[in-house]
Amino acid sequence: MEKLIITCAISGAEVTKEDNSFVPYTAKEMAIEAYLAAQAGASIIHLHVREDDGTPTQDVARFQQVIKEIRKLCPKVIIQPSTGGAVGMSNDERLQPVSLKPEMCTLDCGSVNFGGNEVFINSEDDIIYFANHIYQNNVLPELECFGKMHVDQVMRLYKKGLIQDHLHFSFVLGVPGGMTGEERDFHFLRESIPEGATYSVAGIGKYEFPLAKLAIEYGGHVRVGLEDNLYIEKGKLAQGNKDLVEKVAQMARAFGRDIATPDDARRILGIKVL
Ligand code: KMH
Ligand code: ZN
Repeated sequence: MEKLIITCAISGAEVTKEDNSFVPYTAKEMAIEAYLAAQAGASIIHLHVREDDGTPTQDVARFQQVIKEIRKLCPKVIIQPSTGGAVGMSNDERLQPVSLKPEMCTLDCGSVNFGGNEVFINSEDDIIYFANHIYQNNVLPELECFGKMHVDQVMRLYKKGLIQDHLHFSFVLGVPGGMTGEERDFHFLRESIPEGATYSVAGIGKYEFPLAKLAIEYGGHVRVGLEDNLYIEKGKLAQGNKDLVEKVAQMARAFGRDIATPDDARRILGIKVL
């Protein structure tokens, strides 16, 4: 079986230090969390940035500063800025880090309720607008799908040439308002993508590790991190992102699956090795 790509979503935009004191805000905190996650086996860092007080921002200068700090400690890791940002941000605000031409970024492939009164809006026109910017900058999008209808949306745009190979899906499951992350959901989604496509699972909260186990066993890839889940086990907070990555790496080793290095991940995803 192909080596396992572990992505670590170190910070997100919704969780705070009040939820788990290891959620990084400053550039230095982000770099340390990324470094420890990479040491534990993460080859991709999914990156949201914050102001020092924790406020989410998509400011390009802040991304530049954080990426510079991460690069000092982890020169090889793939950095994947979010173009999702936080609910309510404008498209152009969200797209800012793409101008830095990272190797990857996210492309959110449909709208979804995000709990309470929050709606994360990604209309078809929005997705096309994002995709155009992303491809113009030679960035590989990770196709974030919060349910099966988002996979269908990707395939509609793929057939029109508006989303291009290589197709790498991320099934983000368990958002309050999105699709759940039960085993049947996992199989439904992985069987819905075309031959040659790759996928990663990002289980929110209680779904994180059960989905990771399934993806390890069925040849998928895995995202973990404080953005998605704060707990190493029920009722016990993770002592940083590295705990979550280490747990998945151990699961993979127990199953007999090797962990991808950043260059392995580039090969698997078709990213040119620099
Ligand atoms: N913070 C969410 C509203 C992404 O990174 O592309 C969107 C999100 C998805 O986290
Ligand atoms: Zn994100």
